[in-house]
Amino acid sequence: MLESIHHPADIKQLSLEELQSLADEIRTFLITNVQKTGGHLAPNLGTVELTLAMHTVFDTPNDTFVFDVGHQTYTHKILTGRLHKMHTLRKKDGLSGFTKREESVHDEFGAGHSSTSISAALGIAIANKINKTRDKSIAIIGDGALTGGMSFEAMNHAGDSNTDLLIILNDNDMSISKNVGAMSKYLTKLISGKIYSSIKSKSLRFLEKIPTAYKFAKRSEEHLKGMVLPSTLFEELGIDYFGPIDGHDLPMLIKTLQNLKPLKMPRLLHVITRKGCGLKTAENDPCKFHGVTSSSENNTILPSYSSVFGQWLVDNAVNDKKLIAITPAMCIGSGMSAFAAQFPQQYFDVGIAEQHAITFAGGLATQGFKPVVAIYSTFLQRAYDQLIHDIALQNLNVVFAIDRAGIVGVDGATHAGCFDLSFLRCVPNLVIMAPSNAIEMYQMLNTAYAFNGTACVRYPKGISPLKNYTSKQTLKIGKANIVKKGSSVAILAFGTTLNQALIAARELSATVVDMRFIKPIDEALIIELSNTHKQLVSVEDNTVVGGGGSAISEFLHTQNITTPLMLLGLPDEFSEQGSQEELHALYGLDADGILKAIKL
Ligand SMILES: Cc1ncc(C[n+]2csc(CCOP(=O)(O)OP(=O)(O)O)c2C)c(N)n1
Repeated sequence: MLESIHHPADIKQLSLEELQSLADEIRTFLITNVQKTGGHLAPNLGTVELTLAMHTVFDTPNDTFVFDVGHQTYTHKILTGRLHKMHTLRKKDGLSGFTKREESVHDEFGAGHSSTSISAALGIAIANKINKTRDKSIAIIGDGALTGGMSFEAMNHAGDSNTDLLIILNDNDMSISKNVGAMSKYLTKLISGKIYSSIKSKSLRFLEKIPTAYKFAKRSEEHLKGMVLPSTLFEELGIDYFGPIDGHDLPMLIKTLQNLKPLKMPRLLHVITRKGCGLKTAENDPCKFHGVTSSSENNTILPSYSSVFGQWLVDNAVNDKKLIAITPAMCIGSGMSAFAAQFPQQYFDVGIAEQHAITFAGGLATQGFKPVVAIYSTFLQRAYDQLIHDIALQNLNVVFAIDRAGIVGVDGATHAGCFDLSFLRCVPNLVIMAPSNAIEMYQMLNTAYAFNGTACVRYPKGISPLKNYTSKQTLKIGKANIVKKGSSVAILAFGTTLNQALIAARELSATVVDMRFIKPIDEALIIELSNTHKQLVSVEDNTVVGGGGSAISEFLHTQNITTPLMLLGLPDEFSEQGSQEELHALYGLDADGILKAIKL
């Protein structure tokens, strides 16, 4: 049946039985396909019936679906004419692993970062109202994404907006790891507690009568609820609450969505799904199967930068109870699992709440604690003001361990860490470091932790060529390291670009420098090298706009030094998706590219 679906209209002709077997087919397809491509397996297995029901009831692209994060949209992609491209998922020039406007008219709003769906869907809903269309705007948001502050900001607005907006809450009790926080506990109470049983039976009866007796039913429900029950948090915010319903019961989903469709107010349908549904191993370990790598992706015993960070945390927490490590919902990805298990008192997963994570760290720092915020470069973008206003401006003792910096790869532009050097470098008080290998990374973390103020260590996704990295050593702040001496060109490499620069330098008479510090930059060395070499070349896996090379350029200018400087780095465009190797080659940051650029 899958082959005969080219457009969502094609599923509207199907009987319930046919839809049910289509769901089974999609599930089987997803399991086989994602094994080859890698991707978000468990979230997608959990949303097959929900997505089928949505496309059965609504008419995209006139009606619009805004999927939060967009990582659970594989069924949506399949139903909207992208089946035959699914083998290209997350590959270079292939389908995105998230929603992307340029990919399909059915992807009304692009995503990758979490907690944006209600805001965007509300914008669309209000535009619909102004344009007097009858189109429906639907946000689909997970319970994990609901922990993000933007969701609450959006509900605060939506509940007071008298707008035709449907929010579908896809509640599987999981973020990537187990979902955290009071809201998560509240949702569990809604499902299992007293509130649930009373409201459920009423809601279902209520839904039967929609829309004819809607107004009357609503009034009597409110009355009843006010008398005997606390109403839900959503209703207190002005958003009508329906459910919870079983997110794998296709007939129930379709019927409920049909009933909710004609309503015109802000409303939320609480749907309970099982992450990994239909694949026992994924159901049993939804964390592991949240995102899986393709069979062709590298498995190696060398340490990843994330695991070096995790090891550093464990080593330092043993004797330092003031060390507090904070993650905004990225425990596993940030390499913190062992730390979290061994030092639960010193570990905080705050949910998908980057802004809060940072300001929370600031509060701790004022009380003499030494917070380490582990955060992906791309997600740090969301908490920029917190970093400036709450931390750097007050010169607080906070370490930022910035993971997934530079080219990240298959997740594409939304997850690339291409901007951090630029947006950090202009902030006063910060010390910014980028290691070229695991040993240096460990030393930089020591340095950042010992530093009296705010310090950042930014490191890439991937493995380090060096093992045996633990040491007590710290680095001299602002001092670069000359790794190879030559006479003609001086290559000033930031972070792990050093390794490719060194390979390129085999064919040149080049001095190669591991810059180590982006801020403060090693000014004395730059002067010396510009006096002794014909050309300077900076290399970085950050946009050249405002990055490390730009720092060198600015400094040369202030010194009236005219030694030519070539800036190698990422271009002023959003990065493509592909493997890290493909993208390094594409942007000329592999040894070949560096050599070619210098020889030109
Ligand atoms: C701002 C931001 N922080 C972190 C992430 C990483 N991330 C991707 S999916 C996810 C969990 C989402 O949980 P939920 O919304 O419940 O969806 P589920 O995968 O459980 O279906 C996280 C933390 C992100 N995409 N965006």
